[in-house]
Amino acid sequence: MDGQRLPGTSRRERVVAHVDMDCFYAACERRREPALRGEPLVVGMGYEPDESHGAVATASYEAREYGVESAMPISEALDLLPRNVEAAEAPDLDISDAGFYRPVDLDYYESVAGEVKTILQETAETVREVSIDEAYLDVTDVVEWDGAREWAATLKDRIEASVGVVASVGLAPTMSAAKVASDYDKPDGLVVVEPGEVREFFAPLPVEDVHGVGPVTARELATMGIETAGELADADPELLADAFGERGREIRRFARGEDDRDVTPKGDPKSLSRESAFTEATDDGETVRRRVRTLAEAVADRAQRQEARYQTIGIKVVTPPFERNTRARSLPGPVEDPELVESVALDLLEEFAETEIRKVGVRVSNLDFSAGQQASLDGFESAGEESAEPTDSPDTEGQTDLGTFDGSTAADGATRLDTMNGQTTLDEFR
Ligand code: TTP
Ligand code: MG
Repeated sequence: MDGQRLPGTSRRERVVAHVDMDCFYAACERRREPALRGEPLVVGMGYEPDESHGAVATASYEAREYGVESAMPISEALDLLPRNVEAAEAPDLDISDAGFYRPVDLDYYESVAGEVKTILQETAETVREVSIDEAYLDVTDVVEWDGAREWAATLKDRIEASVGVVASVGLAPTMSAAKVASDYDKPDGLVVVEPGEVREFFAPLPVEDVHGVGPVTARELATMGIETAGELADADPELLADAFGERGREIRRFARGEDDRDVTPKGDPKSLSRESAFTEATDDGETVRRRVRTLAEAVADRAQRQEARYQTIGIKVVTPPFERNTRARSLPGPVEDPELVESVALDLLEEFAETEIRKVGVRVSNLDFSAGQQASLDGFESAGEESAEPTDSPDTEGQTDLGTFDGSTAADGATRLDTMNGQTTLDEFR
């Protein structure tokens, strides 16, 4: 990775899954009309006799064999694959080369998607939903590379058995590689790209498969003689910067398998966190405390740059094999106080003094962004500082080799929440 690593932290080792349903709208239609299974099926608008225009939303893989694809004008689809009911009546059409057409029923597809998302939320600690039928999952804490294939197979089985639609799943150490992996062997795909294999996996793929490369960029790259991800990975960064600006360097990094984006849930951050795994689980208190100090500093720094004050400070402690423990303490009001983040985090860690630990995290939550707005109205304290909004774009400031447990869905349910005024309550750690 290009980014610097914080001293005392191990190399980031994330396991990211990308889940994308196969021919999703068609799969939904088949769920409620099983006779459509195995048939060429087109879902779209505007194919009824009195309608002249419309587009294909999706086509089943059987219909794709006739050349029908998403976004194609429906008239073209009908030329390639006549409607089954019409072929039955027309002497010049062969019914075995005809297909079924269904209109789009988004409400129904959203309800099916909701069932899938519920399973994903139960499966992974962090889920980022990116469209009706796809999501990224950070599963670093629930799976090791050794068991990655089996884990994905179980997830696929569970989705198919309980929802009745098929997912393709890709697992990789980065979001962009996981996405390409889920698409690599569709339908019913399951592709695992282990750390160290990412660049090799990307190399033969067309540049369009690289995150951030659209058709226009791909055409321009082609004029420079760059057609595969491997060629992009090896290209002169200066040349790319001349042609595309900073984005040129960025797509080159993606082509090299370097992608430090965190899987974060959509929307405003509810918390900011950093976490880090030990190469081997340790019960050496000083080693753990040192790591927690580093993480506390990184989190406080991040909060400061996002102009976020925080009212709750927490830690996560993962013990072998994957047991997550979270502890948090709430303050009487929001603060911006790096030393307090460190001291509270270390204090909470005391409870785990003799424990063998494989991973630790520090989190601030109950965020308050109003002071930041105030500060920028009042003066120039924040001038020149980059905004660090969590977005889909590469998080350059986050290029420490530290993971995150932002917005986790608290797989372990409840967390003990100490409050400064002595009250102890149970609360979800979000
Ligand atoms: P995709 O995941 O792109 O496509 P898909 O699920 O149909 O097929 P696969 O993933 O197996 O390649 O999109 C998800 C749904 O979004 C798709 O079922 C229909 C809808 N969609 C459109 O309405 N218009 C489009 O142009 C595309 C690409 C998708
Ligand atoms: Mg899909």
